[in-house]
Amino acid sequence: MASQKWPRSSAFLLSMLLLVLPASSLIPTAIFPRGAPQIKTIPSQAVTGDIIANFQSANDNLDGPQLSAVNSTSFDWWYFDVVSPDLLTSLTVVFFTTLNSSFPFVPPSSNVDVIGVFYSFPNGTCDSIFIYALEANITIDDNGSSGQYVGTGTSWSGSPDLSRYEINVNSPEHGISGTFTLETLAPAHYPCGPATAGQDMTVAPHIGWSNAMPDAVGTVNLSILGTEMEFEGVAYHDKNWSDQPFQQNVASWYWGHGRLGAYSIVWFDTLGLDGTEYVSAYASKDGEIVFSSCEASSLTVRPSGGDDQYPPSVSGGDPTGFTIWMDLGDAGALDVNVTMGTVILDGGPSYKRWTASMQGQVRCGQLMTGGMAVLEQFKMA
Ligand SMILES: *[C@@H]1O[C@H](CO)[C@@H](O)[C@H](O)[C@H]1NC(C)=O
Ligand SMILES: *[C@@H]1O[C@H](CO)[C@@H](O)[C@H](O)[C@H]1NC(C)=O
Ligand SMILES: *[C@@H]1O[C@H](CO)[C@@H](O)[C@H](O)[C@H]1NC(C)=O
Ligand SMILES: *[C@@H]1O[C@H](CO)[C@@H](O)[C@H](O)[C@H]1NC(C)=O
Ligand SMILES: *[C@@H]1O[C@H](CO)[C@@H](O)[C@H](O)[C@H]1NC(C)=O
Ligand SMILES: *[C@@H]1O[C@H](CO)[C@@H](O)[C@H](O)[C@H]1NC(C)=O
Ligand SMILES: *[C@@H]1O[C@H](CO)[C@@H](O)[C@H](O)[C@H]1NC(C)=O
Ligand SMILES: *[C@H]1O[C@H](CO)[C@@H](O)[C@H](O)[C@H]1NC(C)=O
Repeated sequence: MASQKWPRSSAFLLSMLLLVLPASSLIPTAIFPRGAPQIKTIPSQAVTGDIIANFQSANDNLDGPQLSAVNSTSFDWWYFDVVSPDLLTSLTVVFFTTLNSSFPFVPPSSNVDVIGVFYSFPNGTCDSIFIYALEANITIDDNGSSGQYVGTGTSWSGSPDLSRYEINVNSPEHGISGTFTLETLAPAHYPCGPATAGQDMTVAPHIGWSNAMPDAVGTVNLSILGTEMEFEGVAYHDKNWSDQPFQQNVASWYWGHGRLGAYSIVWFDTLGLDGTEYVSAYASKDGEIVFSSCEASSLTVRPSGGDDQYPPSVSGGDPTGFTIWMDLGDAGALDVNVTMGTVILDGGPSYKRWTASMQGQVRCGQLMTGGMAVLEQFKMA
């Protein structure tokens, strides 16, 4: 992989250099501006025994695999979504490495390498397609990653600086082909702050999260079961991982992202099975982070309208909206009213994903309207 990037002559010169230089001056950083891309293969079968999860950020690998391997009680996946400005059309692509024993929302299978494509059309039709791979080869290049799900015709490819991602789908046997590209609008972050080395990457106990693209311009050109899906919208990319089953750590969970006025926002408010509330708040404006924190006081997300019981119960109904209060530090605080648009993934009483509109206000500022969001709710208890 790395050698492809080097013209043969410079590789030759380099090897001559290595012969004459003392060991201490090997690998000068001017010649290797960053580490060569690394490839990790995730076989289709879960490993047996203990795996190791990394929850500490480094100088690279923000969007790379974070598990030493995938066993039947762990998960690692890459998530991409986009919604049209009228909130009627949406696409979510998730490259999973997990079994349903660690994430009960994937179909039962002994294959951990599965891609989920979830789509919704303006007439209200929403559905999903799952595609299983022979193995997954993930390439890490600086902070970006690329993933080839071998045998599916489907892959993602990210730039090392996280500015651009592209998903290519070519799976005629599943009736789907085309592209989905994301061009970033907002700097990456971790649960508790901007993307710097040495941070705790857990958003809740045993749940790792890195958000490579909190907001992006998404461009879709797909053909799905004979229907063209072509639009530009509000897009997003992140990844999650854990060394324990999801249902072991989550009682309920509100997550969403969107664009409101000049702000790109991401919220995360979850209740652990231990009754503790964990949050993560993020806002950026004009390509700069305004606020990014996991302090308990930085965010409150509560259901509003419909069944607005909090904590929510899996036996109850669903809300029709949410109210969000987000600290913006020196910039004040942001109040947002979220109103659900359409259901884009219905996983039964425990899980739903929606598009939504937003309006809101930064303390004493103008009311901002016309916000666009994608959000989800898990109710596991
Ligand atoms: C998977 O690895 C985790 C972390 O080491 C461990 O706690 C768990 O028991 C392992 N699962 C299985 C089924 O071996
Ligand atoms: C996973 O799927 C199997 C087979 O359908 C099912 O028996 C099991 O209950 C599922 N596990 C979870 C955690 O949902
Ligand atoms: C809605 O649109 C999709 C995509 O064009 C199509 O497959 C489906 O049949 C339509 N459903 C209805 C009820 O018209
Ligand atoms: C994936 O990685 C494996 C192991 O490194 C390699 O043998 C295989 O050729 C790779 N597959 C593709 C399609 O690149
Ligand atoms: C990659 O991300 C890390 C944070 O994990 C950050 O410290 C580093 O500066 C980033 N690298 C580049 C080239 O942006
Ligand atoms: C969308 O994809 C089709 C089929 O590959 C291609 O003919 C068309 O030019 C693409 N449209 C755009 C806007 O890129
Ligand atoms: C949110 O909705 C409530 C109730 O309708 C309203 O009182 C409040 O002004 C709204 N806030 C914003 C920021 O839109
Ligand atoms: C991971 O993040 C995506 C998007 O933020 C979200 O849809 C998903 O529920 C999260 N899951 C876990 C287990 O962290």
